[in-house]
Amino acid sequence: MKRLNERLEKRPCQIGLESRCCKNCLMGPCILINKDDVGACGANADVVSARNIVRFTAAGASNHTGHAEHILQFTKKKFPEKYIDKKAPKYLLKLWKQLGILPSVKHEHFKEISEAFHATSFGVNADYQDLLKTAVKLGIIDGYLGLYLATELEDKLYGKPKVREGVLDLGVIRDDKINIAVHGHEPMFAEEIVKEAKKHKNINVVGVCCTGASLLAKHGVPLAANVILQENVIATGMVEIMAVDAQCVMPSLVDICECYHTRLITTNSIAKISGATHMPVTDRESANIVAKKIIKLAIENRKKRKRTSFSAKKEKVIVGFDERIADSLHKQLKEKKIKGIIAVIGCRNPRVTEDWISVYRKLSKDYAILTTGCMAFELGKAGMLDGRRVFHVGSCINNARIAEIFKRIADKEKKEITDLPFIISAPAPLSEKCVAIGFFFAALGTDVHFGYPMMIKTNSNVENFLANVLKKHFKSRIFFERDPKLFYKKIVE
Ligand code: NFS
Repeated sequence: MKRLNERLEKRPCQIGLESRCCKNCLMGPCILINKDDVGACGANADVVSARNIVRFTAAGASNHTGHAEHILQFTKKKFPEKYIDKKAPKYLLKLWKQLGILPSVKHEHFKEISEAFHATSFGVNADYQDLLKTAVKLGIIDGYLGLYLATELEDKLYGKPKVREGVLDLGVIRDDKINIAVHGHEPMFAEEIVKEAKKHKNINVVGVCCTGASLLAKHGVPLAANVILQENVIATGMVEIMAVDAQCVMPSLVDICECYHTRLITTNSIAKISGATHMPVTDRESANIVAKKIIKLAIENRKKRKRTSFSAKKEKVIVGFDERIADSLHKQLKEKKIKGIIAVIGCRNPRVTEDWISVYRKLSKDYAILTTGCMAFELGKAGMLDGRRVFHVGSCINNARIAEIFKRIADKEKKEITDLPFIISAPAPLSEKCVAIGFFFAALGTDVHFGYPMMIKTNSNVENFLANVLKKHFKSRIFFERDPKLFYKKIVE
């Protein structure tokens, strides 16, 4: 099995990368090469590109709203009524209503997400501006019924994070312990195994991706890897079991496991992987039974470990910040101790090779940096998570905390979010979720930077909409900048 860096040698399709490919009907797939090309149905490049963006955003929103829905199912709770009305700033509710993008139906995420697929099907919506408005609406759904709701439910179930010292990077995997890695995003099972493992002296539970980021923030569980290091966790030869829930889990893990003694266990019914063992977790009771089973399996599997010693780099970090730091950030802004807040969020796409860390390091002298997800891991690896200027606020779902910090500071200032010096920077998006999060923050009135040429780059009308039409309604823009130095210049100016 080829490892990630070898698989990346196959370059991405340039046409797809620039969103000039449509495969929404069987007269196609159509590729639009020249400026005036249209698809078999007559859709031009703007429509094709906008449809692709909407589908991307809809998929992202389905991940986050699905995450919240799974917690509700897990705890046998009902979907809350009028959730967005309760959470969003009042002045934005008014604007969103005016623009006709306030999601309103009960259990709205399913309805609106399915509507987005409907609108982008063959022969339905061919107005690229209207389609992009739908992407903003999906961003609102993603933000409130995904990020906010899941964060709130997890806080209720497992407590709020605590500011504390933590450790991250592959070096947290220990050769003197039985290692269990938990990977994915919905932490219900991982929380259970952390609790059970405490009853055993020898078990070292480590996290991967956002399930890991959540455990690190809430309980100080060591974080072994972000998305691009997930294969390396197994390749240490030290991990008895990797148990996964959902999202950002590469199918390649099965093949990597075959080279070692590691066993891959899936736990979520929508995220099975052929070749892995499936142990369904649906509620607290099954979570506890499976946790006990996996610990037993790990103890047995330890005997099959071939490698005897292992050491790798690890970094001390300060983690566990949440929306409660809004007051202190507001004070620092008022006293001009910081010029603004930059939220460094999202994935770590291995296609992005530019040095973003140095730029954020430089910016952190004048700005507070809030960070989540896989980028938080990168900043941690670089020794930047000091809890003084750079604050770890958890998993990607916890981007809700960043939105809430913006909202609280704006409230204190009696201003709109858009009037304050806040920016979102996602230098290396990889997953659809990252795009949905971008649209959420744009709907809140925050400028959003993406550092990798997704579909927004080349199509001038679509790019123009995201930069200028958004400005008109939301006073925000979604822009693309691949060059860290130019990004720095834009911020400083
Ligand atoms: Ni966020 Fe978490 Fe990482 Fe990207 Fe995937 S782990 S939810 S999607 S790749 S930051």
